[in-house]
Amino acid sequence: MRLLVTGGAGFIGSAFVRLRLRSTDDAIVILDKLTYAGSLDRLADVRADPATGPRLELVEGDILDVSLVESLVEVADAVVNFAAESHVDRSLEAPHAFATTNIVGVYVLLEAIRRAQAGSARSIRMVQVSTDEVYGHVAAGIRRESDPVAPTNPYAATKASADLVTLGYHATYAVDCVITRGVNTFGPFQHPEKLIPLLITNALRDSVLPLYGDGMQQRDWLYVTDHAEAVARILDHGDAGQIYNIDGTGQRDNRSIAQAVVTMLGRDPALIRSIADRAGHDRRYAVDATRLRAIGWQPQVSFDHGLAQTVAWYVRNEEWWRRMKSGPWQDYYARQYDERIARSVPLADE
Ligand code: NAD
Ligand code: TDX
Repeated sequence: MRLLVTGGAGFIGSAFVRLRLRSTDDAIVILDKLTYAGSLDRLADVRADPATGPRLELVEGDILDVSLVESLVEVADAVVNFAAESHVDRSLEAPHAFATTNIVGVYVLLEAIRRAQAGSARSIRMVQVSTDEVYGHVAAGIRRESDPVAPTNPYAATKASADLVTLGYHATYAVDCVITRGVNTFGPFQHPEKLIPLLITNALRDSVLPLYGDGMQQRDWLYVTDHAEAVARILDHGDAGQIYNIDGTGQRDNRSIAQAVVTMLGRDPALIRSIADRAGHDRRYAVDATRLRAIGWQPQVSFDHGLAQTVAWYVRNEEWWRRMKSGPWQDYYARQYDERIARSVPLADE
């Protein structure tokens, strides 16, 4: 297949590109804006490898650029869209880019597919990579794909909107679309703004590990290679017009993850502190992935094994994460955390 992978220089997109290049004969074009979150280092291995490098092309550009997107979609068999503004905390302070990239960008991709197919027998599949956050807080039980969306923060609202635009293009224009709703993902090369790499990299510097509120919020965690495998499975075997939840390997509360990180790195547990909570913070996410199981996927990497691998990777790759934490990061961190850490309180080890 000729795949257009948007956001392929991001955390999960790059893992998907690596998987496809190594396990198929696909030729891949990545379209990525290389925002603060994009990093070509994530692709260095597959670019350098003679078995995969010649089948990979990188285009630096924006999914909002209509003529660029049209020219790339024109020669693709499928589009897999990972491009997004992906960090909830940033959506709280500056939602504009979330609305444009996460909603309008998806519309641009779908419209380019509709135009490329018009008047021909061509069918270009679109995989829209969405998130379990669209369901909002799940007080009890697990969410199925047929349950209503109820997002509670600007990031999740833009992702839910994109899901609806995608379903609209399927219903109206019969564009071959599938939507994936994955849970919290972690692993090597994740930007250190996200919880697990933030905990690891702060611990490595003996800095405070800031947990929002009581730190008892629960997420279902998925290792990044498993997320990539799930998207590949859905690309190859998903039914048009369907949504597929992607679950993880079990619920964990944030506090237990912080405790595991300080234990693994031999740091002082007193570094774990409670800071003022995130606005609209969902306490729990949980999804049912029966539909995805039926097309032959299940997670392979346990949380504990994945966490050990991830901690070891950040220990070995300090140069990468120090670069991600330099320059504009320092302002971001100061805005998000400095005042809250100054007013933080210890989190008792219960
Ligand atoms: P990321 O922030 O690491 O990567 C996003 C990539 O998109 C970056 O390379 C960035 O440069 C690129 N990008 C941003 N705006 C763009 C634009 N306008 N045009 C082209 N490229 C642009 O994100 P991630 O964690 O890899 O997430 C990938 C996708 O998976 C997102 O759609 C996200 O909503 C979804 N998702 C993430 C998680 C998670 O835990 N990380 C869980 C479920 C779903
Ligand atoms: O400093 C922190 N302290 C803290 O307690 C940070 C950054 C996070 N948290 C908490 C908030 C959440 O309960 O940790 C949990 C995980 O936070 P994030 O890593 O920001 O992830 P989350 O908000 O759950 O969203 C993630 O999963 C769904 C991804 O960022 C999204 O892109 C994905 O859609």
